[in-house]
Amino acid sequence: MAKYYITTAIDYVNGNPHLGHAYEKIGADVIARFKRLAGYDTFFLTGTDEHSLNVARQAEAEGLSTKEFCDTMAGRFRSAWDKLNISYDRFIRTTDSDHVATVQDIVRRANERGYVYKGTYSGYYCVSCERFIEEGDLIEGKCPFHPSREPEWVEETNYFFALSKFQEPLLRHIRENPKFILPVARRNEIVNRIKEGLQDVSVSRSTLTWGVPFPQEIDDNQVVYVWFDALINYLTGAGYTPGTDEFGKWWPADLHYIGKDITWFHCVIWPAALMAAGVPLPETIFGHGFVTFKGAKMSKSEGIVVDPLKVADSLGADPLRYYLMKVVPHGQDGDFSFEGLAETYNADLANDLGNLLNRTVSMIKKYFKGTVPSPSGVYEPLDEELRALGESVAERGHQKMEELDPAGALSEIWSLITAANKYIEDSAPWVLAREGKRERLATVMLNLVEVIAKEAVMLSPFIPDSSQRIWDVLGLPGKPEDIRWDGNPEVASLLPGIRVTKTGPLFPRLDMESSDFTTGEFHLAELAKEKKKEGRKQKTGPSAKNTADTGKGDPKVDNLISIDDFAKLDLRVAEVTAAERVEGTDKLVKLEIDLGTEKRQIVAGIAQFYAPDELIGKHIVVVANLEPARIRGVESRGMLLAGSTEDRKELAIITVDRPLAKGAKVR
Ligand code: ME8
Repeated sequence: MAKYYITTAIDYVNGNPHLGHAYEKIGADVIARFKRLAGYDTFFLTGTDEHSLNVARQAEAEGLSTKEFCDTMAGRFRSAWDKLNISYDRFIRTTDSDHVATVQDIVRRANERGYVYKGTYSGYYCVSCERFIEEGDLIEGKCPFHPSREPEWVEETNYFFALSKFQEPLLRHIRENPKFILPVARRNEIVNRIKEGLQDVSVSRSTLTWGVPFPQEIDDNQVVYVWFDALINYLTGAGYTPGTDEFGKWWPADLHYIGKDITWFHCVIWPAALMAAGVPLPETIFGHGFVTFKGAKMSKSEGIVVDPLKVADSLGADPLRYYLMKVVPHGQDGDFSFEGLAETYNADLANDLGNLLNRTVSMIKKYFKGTVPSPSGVYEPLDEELRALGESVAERGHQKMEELDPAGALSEIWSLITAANKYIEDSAPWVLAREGKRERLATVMLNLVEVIAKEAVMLSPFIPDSSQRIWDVLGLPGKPEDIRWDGNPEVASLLPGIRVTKTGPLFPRLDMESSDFTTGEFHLAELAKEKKKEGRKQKTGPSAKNTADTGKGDPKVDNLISIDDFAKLDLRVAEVTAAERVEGTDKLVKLEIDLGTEKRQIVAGIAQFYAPDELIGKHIVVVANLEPARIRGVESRGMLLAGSTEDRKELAIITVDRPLAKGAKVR
């Protein structure tokens, strides 16, 4: 089995995990989960970068020993990633003893090969980046990444790494390995900068004590520069045995998944250090874009931070995972907003995916008592089209994931969900049921279940918990992750005879009006309704998840419906263009209505209250998605809404009180 070793950047622990960190870990997790599905023996490394000056200063500010402070913070990062369902295989800390030994050994190896020498450094240092900055790179005297913080002037004797010797070998390696730096735009940036010339870099600090001690035989008064120390975590994680050429089961890394601000360290200093130490280079370094919030980079030092855990607390991890993967396009920046998250949640998860599952399961319950029937083997063009799309989406989605493009893969995956929803409309199972076409109905149900099961497999890297729920609702055995996604996920053989179960909605709708987008507090639609009833102030309510757990509905009112139930009704404004009595009846009127996009005939029991002519030109409200019916032999496709008293002595049609376009939705 081919192996796949994926790593993320390791985060500085001087502040809490923020949404930018979460985006990177989720992106790497989606890739790692995909690789497992695609049949690779996968190892996923993430962790914390603890030997920074920032961290030491923060610990001091909080009156803790640096190690104590790091223990607490590393625990926070780790539990954040657990909460977001990050399936890492090792959580590495740069204070781990095997890492300290590996760092010292790599410094030793580079030194033995003549690439480390003693010198004097004087120049600027940005504590937020933990990087030495050349004067020419300062913008108005400030670090380009951290304009709010003064760079510090540093003058000290320390050890240098002869980076300048690697200009040609690096350019050659990048040229010969087109996948070494991705996306291509990042590769071009790096190549241009290398061509400008490389300067030797400092790899130790003599004025600090917090760090990996330099190998004693070289100098016992220095610590390893934090970036040199940090990069080596990838080798420690692979299982490198110091003092040998055993680089570990997982080395070389297949993918370093990191942010675009640290590509120089990963694409230049790191490979040069590996070359100097005689260690093979990683396959690919992918520099992802930033998650911005109102257009600015999320950053502790710039004070713009969205807490991913708060979002996950109120909505669950999956919606956040899904939204971040969708909103940040391949290698580019993407802007996060609470409104965007809520809208995407309602449109994609609650509506498209949730309704597809819900409708399918309800129909199987209604028409087949919950057991998915055996296939008839006879397919109509509509079925063939859906099946062919299923196959091509699986292939194109797979391809996008191989290209490290989760957003692109999601858009493929969603095109199949959209098609399946349309397939329900086009195949009209309710008509098949009414006409007693059981075999055809069974085929339609099976095609739908097959699409949904396949979706659960392909979505499992993105929304693992929800995929498992879908799997369970369909009554499928095991886990969606048990199925291989190396071409077309094979789910068909699991389907005949499975028993579906009906549960609450997969993604209960959010109420946009009662959610507070300034604080990121989301409210379920059902909850908002209850709260309105109780006359409470909406903004002070608990978060959606907590309240969802406290139970639904007022126990005294047993006919409550959820907003999801209401959303199933397609209510539209229509103009009455013709009306006449249905012959042989004294109650029924046959109306021709115009819905803007189509004309239809409906039958209504209003003849005792309205003369046909009186109805023409009225803008009425109809249920547009009601199953067609024949009333006294006359076809009726929809129902008009009217109010009437209990004894039906009075009746009035619902109309709109000012002109509104035909076909306008009533909600
Ligand atoms: O750079 N959007 O740590 P770090 C997307 N310790 N990604 C973001 C982001 C945002 N708004 N903000 C930060 C370090 N990141 C070093 C790494 S690796 C050997 C050492 C990403 O805590 C950032 O690009 O500043 C980086 O990949 C990761 O979060 C950790 O950032």
